Amino acid sequence: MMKLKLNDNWTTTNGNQPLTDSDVERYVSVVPTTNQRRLQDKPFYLFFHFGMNTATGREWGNAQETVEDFTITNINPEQWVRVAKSSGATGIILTCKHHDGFCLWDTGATDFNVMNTGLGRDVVKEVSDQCHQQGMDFGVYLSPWDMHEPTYGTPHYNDFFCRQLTELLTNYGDIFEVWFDGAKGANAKEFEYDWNRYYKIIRTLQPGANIAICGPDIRWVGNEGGKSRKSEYSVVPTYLTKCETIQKNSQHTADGGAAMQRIDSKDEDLGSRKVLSGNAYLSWYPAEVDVSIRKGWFFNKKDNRNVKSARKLLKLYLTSVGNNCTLLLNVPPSDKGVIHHKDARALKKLGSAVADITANPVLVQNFGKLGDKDGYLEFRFNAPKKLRYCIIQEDIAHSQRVERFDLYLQKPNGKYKLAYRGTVIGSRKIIKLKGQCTGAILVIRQSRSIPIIKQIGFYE
Ligand code: FUL
Repeated sequence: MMKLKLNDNWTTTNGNQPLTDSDVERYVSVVPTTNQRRLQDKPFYLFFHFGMNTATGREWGNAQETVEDFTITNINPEQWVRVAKSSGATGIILTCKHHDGFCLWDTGATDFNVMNTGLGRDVVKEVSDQCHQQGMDFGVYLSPWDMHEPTYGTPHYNDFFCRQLTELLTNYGDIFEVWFDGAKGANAKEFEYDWNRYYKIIRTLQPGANIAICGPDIRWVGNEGGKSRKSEYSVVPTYLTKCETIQKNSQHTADGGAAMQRIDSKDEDLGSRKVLSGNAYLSWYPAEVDVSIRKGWFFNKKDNRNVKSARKLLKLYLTSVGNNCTLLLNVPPSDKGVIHHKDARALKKLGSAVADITANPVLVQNFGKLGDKDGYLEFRFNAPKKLRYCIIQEDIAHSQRVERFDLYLQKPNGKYKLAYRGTVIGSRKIIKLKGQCTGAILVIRQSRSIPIIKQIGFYE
């Protein structure tokens, strides 16, 4: 049993690392845009990897494919979206064009598109229509690297890419996220993408969209294994938003394998006081965790035995959504044009498990700016409760402030026990708890400025 140290909180010690007034001002003035806030309020959405690779069984194209290779003759987007919705996700991002260059929509930019195949249906239209009908957000993945398009590597490619982007952002309703992949084959032609021109088109045609990965709004967490850092900051040095940095760290082979699963330790700390103090420019750049329900990103029946269980998916949810990140979970529709029943079952179970997290509230309280003396917050339950989760949210409209905190639970014998020692809270920290308790104390040990807490909830 630990002794409660309630006086040792941010108001008195600030972790023995006091900040100057100008540091505080500089850090807490970095806040999310309206679009970023909206996404952090709807932090779970799905990826659909579907396209030429679904037909050929590859992860990356080989630059030799023709429309005849797309042998899929039927699709059921109604089922795709229905299954996605059952997982509790609120949006879908579709791979409208992967690195192979094959387009899933009726595009005027190239003949290498779905309308010239046996399927002959505009997949982007059907999926976006279903999303809008079933109340899901719709987003697009458009690979900048294109191994098929002859103009790639010449300045004309920027015009070609802008034309594709313009079509996607004009003809398919509201877009919530545009996903620009940094991946590019090791032997691909050198090319300088005109990012600023792309961003301008997005801001003009879809002002509500976040631009992710090779873009200024949403940060790639840095691996594809579903891992996030212990402290996943949203306020980070601005250089991290630059595409050159992102591309350098992206995938350069079809199977990134082990290299993509780990987080390089040199990247472990992106936003501590030490890092921020050494950087003149800071940005709000929250992390998105992208991970597949299967081994690969595209459907392959070899993987039918490796579909992640609902239990594993819930764990991913807790360590991403519950760790100040958003979660982009990939579920690839099959070459039969449906989401395989194993994936569908796991998603539905995940949906129930996610709903279950907050189904039985014991106490949910809204706060705001804590008072000078509120170094800790105390909670009493009216009877012993078997808590399962605690969810803490900072009001990120005022940036992220908390850097270290402790959560104590009071046992039925009256004694307190440290249940969790945490760092960043940000938009959402979900803590798994166990055992009976009659109360709780949250002590904020270190904060950049007066903590502004939106809500704390305890659930059984
Ligand atoms: C990577 C790509 O190379 C993969 O094929 C996949 O699309 C993944 C989400 O991004 O960089």
